[in-house]
Amino acid sequence: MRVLLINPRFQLPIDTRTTPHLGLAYLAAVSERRGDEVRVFDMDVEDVKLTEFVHDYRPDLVGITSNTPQVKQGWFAAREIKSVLDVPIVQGGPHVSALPEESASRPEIDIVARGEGEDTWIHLCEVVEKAKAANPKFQSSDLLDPTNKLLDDVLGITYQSPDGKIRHTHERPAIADLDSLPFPAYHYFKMERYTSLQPAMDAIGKGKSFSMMTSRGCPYRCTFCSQSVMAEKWRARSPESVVKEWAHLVNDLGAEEIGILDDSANIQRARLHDLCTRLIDAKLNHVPWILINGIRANLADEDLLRHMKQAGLLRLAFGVETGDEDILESIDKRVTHDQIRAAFKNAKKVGLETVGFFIIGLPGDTEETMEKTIQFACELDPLVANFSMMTPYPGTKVWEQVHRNGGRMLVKDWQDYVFFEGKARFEMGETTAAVQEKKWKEAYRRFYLRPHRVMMTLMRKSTWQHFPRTLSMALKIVMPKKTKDNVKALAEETQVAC
Ligand code: B12
Ligand code: SF4
Repeated sequence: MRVLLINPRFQLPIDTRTTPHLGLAYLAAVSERRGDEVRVFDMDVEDVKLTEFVHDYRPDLVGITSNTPQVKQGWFAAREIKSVLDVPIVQGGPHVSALPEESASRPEIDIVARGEGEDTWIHLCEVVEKAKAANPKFQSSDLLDPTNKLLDDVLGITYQSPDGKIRHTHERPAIADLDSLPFPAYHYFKMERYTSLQPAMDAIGKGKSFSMMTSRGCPYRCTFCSQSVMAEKWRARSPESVVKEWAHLVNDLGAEEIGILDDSANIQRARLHDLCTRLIDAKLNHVPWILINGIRANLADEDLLRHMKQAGLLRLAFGVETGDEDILESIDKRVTHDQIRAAFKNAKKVGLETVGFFIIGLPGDTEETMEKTIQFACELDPLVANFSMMTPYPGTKVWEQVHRNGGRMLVKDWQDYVFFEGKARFEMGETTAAVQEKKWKEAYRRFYLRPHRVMMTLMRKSTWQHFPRTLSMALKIVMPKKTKDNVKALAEETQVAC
């Protein structure tokens, strides 16, 4: 079987990063293990036209990934494919997992895969392969006809049958043994076209930065986080498997930076200690690694932080979110400001670079509470402070709150569901757009323009080492519109509506 996996185009206006899609790398790996011929088409880095590619490759099954800002580009890609070939198209990823009916009811999408995708994808490959072998005149529509009973046993999917009915199969249980998965298949990606994970800060040549997941899921349920659309159960790979992949990335693929993408890497401290010991023993600790997502501040004691530093950790992030005690409680973060203070203090003490994630405009936020967030950011003083505009994603509790409690969404287009721009995405009560936008601007200005921060930026090697990139990033923050408008214009041109 020939399978094609697509990452639809969507580069953020202020983002200079382009990183290979780990979810697709896993799907490619399981397909390869099944014996399929695989191609990955990442529209952010490809220079050939999708239609030409599909015309030449003639896949038997296509998979498209989509987060919320990408979903329309996903539909557009599907329509382009259908214009040259009748092939079943499956759409997966966080957005369609939250709103499966929306995509399943589009004519260009045949099947929506909900949640974790490897087993569902493999099952669909098997179904299509068998159906094609049994019927040389197979058409995609045959799959969706309930009388053929082809999809009945495929767990975790949603599709629209020819009678117009949306059909959901039962949930697929989360993969219990993550060690059973093959390593992500990076060899299907044009690695030389990707940047490092944090290009404005790190001196990594193209193709030398890799991502890894050592655990999946998160037992917490913060109200703003889209993690809630995925499996709740936290599952970890064994330290043996992680170190084996780590060694493969470093020794075989030449990794010069590893980004750990776990949602909550430090749920089990003993496991991380074990991993660190093994990295040191295997002499893999010379390659810097970064905890890209916030780890839990309540589970980050000094011992663990020191051990991770010894094992090569360069930088880590904590999700602080707000400086207001009541709002912190209302978002179910289950951490206290004192725990956060201690985590930053200890991380700095052992020599780690720190990143703080803050949110402006959480439900209930007022000018006064947002002010507390800015002050708390200045007090913690991480190397990088990231202020996001609260963006209610479908499937989250904040999304429900806004829709049920008389809030008003200010964005109508999925492409605008991004949170690094200073535009308010919703308003509710005292959390007005005007105050969110004012405080967001103030947050960046007040955090980064303090005299010691200006000095620090000027003295950092990376500021000068990557000056063109740093400048381009700064310009994109000041003038973010251009890239965004290009992407929007493309979607409007092709009239993909949401
Ligand atoms: C790394 C990361 C990034 C990276 C790189 C993205 C990339 N190229 O992969 C960067 C930093 C660029 C990024 C940016 C953004 N991100 Co991000 N990101 C992540 C993160 C932490 C890990 C992604 C990952 O690798 N997961 C591991 C793999 C294995 O999972 P996966 O990709 O979801 O794929 C699995 C399933 O979804 C499914 N699946 C996915 N696609 C398909 C396709 C088919 C056919 C099938 C069958 C199955 C399937 O199967 C896969 C294997 O199990 C996730 C959180 C998370 N835990 O996933 C957030 C997450 C995906 N990001 C999120 C968001 C909001 C964003 C931004 C919009 C933020 C912003 N700045 O405004 C941008 C959008 C950027 C863009 N250009 O589209 C949200 C998405 C919510 C939503 N409703 O879409 C998440 C879930 C975070 C969260 N908890 O809220 N992100
Ligand atoms: S913000 Fe972090 S801790 Fe909270 S639910 Fe999301 S991944 Fe889990």
